[in-house]
Amino acid sequence: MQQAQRVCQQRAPATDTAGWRHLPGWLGLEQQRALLLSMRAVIAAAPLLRLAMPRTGKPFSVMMTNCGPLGWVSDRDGGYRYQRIHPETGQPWPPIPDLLGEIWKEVAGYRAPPEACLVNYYAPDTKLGSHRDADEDDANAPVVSVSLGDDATFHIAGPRRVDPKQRLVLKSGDVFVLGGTARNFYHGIDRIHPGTSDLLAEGGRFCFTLRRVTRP
Ligand code: MD3
Ligand code: FE
Repeated sequence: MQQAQRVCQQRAPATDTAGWRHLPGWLGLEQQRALLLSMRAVIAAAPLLRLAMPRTGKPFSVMMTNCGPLGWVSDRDGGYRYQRIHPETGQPWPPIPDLLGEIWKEVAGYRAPPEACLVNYYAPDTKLGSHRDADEDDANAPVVSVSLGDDATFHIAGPRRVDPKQRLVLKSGDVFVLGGTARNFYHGIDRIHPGTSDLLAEGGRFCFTLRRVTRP
């Protein structure tokens, strides 16, 4: 069978509120499996890390690694930052898989390619507290995220932590595009819903977030 030109197999109606768009089911099962295989290779070269928070050194419950020329890291003394090297292997991060680059081209509407892809792995009992993404110099570029594995309850609030939260469920194959004013909104993952997907043998959820870090 001929390979489809576009990554997306469907044209899902996009909800657009304050600059965010949820694209449910953007990836079909075959593409999810292909993306998982490329991410297994990324993790083999750049193992998942338990990064520590600035100052307190408290570890994140979410495991992280990166691909692309730049990777997001954090530790007690250095704080949040982007760097070119995996902190344990000392090697450059592996390249961003082509499929993710294609998704960026389809949905980001941005003139330059992504520089960083943060890989988050959520075991079934983990969450990501409400935070803002503010470590990128290029705040005009959107963030594009792709989910694989178990469902997750995601929340997005406003520019202040106390702003009312909207909640939605991110499922395997969903793409979420974050731009405009929502780019500096508080957001996080409340919980993973174990057993809702059998894509990952180990259970849990991967989220890949594509970002532009420097101004092109
Ligand atoms: C809303 N990741 O890596 S992805 C993160 O599911 C992060 O792993 C979550 O928050 C996850 O920083 C959410 C969707 C997302 C990404 C960036 C955002 C939502 C966002 C930036 C601003 C507001
Ligand atoms: Fe975030």
